[in-house]
Amino acid sequence: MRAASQLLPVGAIVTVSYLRRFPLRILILGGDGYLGWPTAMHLSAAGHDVAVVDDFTRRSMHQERGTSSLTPIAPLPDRVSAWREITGRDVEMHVADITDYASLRSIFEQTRPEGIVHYGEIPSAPYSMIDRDHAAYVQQNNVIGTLNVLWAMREVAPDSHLVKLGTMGEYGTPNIDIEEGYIEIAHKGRSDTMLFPKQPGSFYHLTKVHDSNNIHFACRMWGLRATDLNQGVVYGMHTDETQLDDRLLTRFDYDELFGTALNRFAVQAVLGYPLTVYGAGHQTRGFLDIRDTMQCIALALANPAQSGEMRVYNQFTETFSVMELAEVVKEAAVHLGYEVEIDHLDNPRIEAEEHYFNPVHTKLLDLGLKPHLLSETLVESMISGVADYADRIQIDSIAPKTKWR
Ligand code: USQ
Repeated sequence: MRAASQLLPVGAIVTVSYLRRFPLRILILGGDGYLGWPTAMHLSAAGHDVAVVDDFTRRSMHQERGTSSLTPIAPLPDRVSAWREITGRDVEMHVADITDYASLRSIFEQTRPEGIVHYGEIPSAPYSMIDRDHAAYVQQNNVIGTLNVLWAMREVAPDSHLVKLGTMGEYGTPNIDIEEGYIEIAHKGRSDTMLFPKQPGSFYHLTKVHDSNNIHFACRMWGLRATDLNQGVVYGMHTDETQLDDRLLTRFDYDELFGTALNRFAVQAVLGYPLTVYGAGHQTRGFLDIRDTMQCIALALANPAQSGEMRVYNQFTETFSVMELAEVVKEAAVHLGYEVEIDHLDNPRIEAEEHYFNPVHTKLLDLGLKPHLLSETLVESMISGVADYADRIQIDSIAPKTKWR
């Protein structure tokens, strides 16, 4: 843990170049989550007025499944108090379910946001594939929540800028280059620019496709402004702000439902559990460091979309196959003295294991994104970070039980 004084003295305002332009009133939906809480601190540290909304769905889903975050996370009120104590800055907290329109509209009226960062969705592909009820819950929660956001923008904050977390998984793995949201199509002698075709791989990923269509419609009809960030798989435990104090830690999931590939592999390496590569492991995805998510959100806010425009940015910094990730983790863990095996499990998902994957991702770089590349990130320090909480690992939550078939 770094001393707070090294990073953020009380009352300090961090002037990161990409955040320098202005202080905004920013509403973060899903502000208690893996990315939402670090984003709240990051934008608050930069001088913005930040309010967060959450109804603790993620914590409830973990309770339902008997799993929990590797890192011991403080309740949201304690996080907010600790942030105030350490930095002298307030993050306003609202406990509300955004699928309840009256509550959401009231929060919009109270906060009058200029920027809305929308993470307030259930993010797990496997959770959405458990059974009919879970699929319906994820679709209802995500699609209606976002629909409500669009209506609240229209009625209360029509000039605000929505920065919405989409996913690279909306595109699937087509056998052509993936553009940033739109594709020019020539057909029977005529041509047009259209939303890029989508072939998602789970009911969860489908919710983001539905959201994109709804956002696109609302921008066209009502002149709203939105940036749809099609994010890849995020890895990492810490941002500058989470390291200030244990009460500011963000969650770190490693279970079969909410853990993502690299984070899971780091936990498995520490536990001495064979790394769970699904199938051949040649599935390739876009990845990014959690610190780069912070940068991307801030860059999108600092460079808002035009009225009537839904911009789409592909938000990842590098592509890797799952097998490549497993090898990186194995090498780093062996260097630290762990014994690591890589296991190829029968793939619980239906997904292409051999496929073309070449997504364009230049727009955030053009805005000034400075990636933290995996080769420069000390995977060893990530593994050591996991080892700090090794006594909290629940071994029975690791094996994949949810199947697509
Ligand atoms: N995988 C393994 N072993 C594991 C876990 C995953 O081989 O133990 C494989 C999966 O089969 C898949 C790839 O790794 O091919 C990525 O899986 P993941 O669980 O890390 O990520 P995914 O389910 O795609 O979802 C995650 C986030 C989601 C986000 C998405 C971005 O949970 O919120 O939208 O990453 S993307 O993958 O680009 O669609």
